[in-house]
Amino acid sequence: MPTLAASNNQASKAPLRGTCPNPFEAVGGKCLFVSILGPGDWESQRNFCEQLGGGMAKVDDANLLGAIFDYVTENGLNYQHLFVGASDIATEGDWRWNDNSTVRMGTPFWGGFYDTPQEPVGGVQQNCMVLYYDDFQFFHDYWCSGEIGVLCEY
Ligand SMILES: [Ca+2]
Repeated sequence: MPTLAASNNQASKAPLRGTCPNPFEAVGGKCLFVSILGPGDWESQRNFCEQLGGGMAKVDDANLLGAIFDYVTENGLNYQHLFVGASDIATEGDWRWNDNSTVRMGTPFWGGFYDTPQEPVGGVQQNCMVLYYDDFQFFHDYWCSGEIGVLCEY
């Protein structure tokens, strides 16, 4: 049964990798922090993560995505989309992580709904990546100006 949101909850089945600096927690081999209390657009959330000494999360491993799903579900944090550090702002359709590495398209990362093609489907309107809360945290493109939460990593 999921516990209610608690920013300092240590619940995670992922093995600890050293000690994560507050407020980050060990999830899936990374130090991550979910912020949903101060929704902001993609750029402001990017700045927020950097002010914590980290950056927006790079989710380039399917087991990491699974661990994040477990973490947000178990901690009751799965009610708001979370920006992560990827976009196709520079070139439409060319998805890059913030370190400019290429984002893997398709399965097992990108989500979708029964009546639409697999994400991303937002074209030039949606250029920033989110973990979509009501699609099991799978990747969706989203409006960069959207006011939502963020997943930071240290
Ligand atoms: Ca786009």
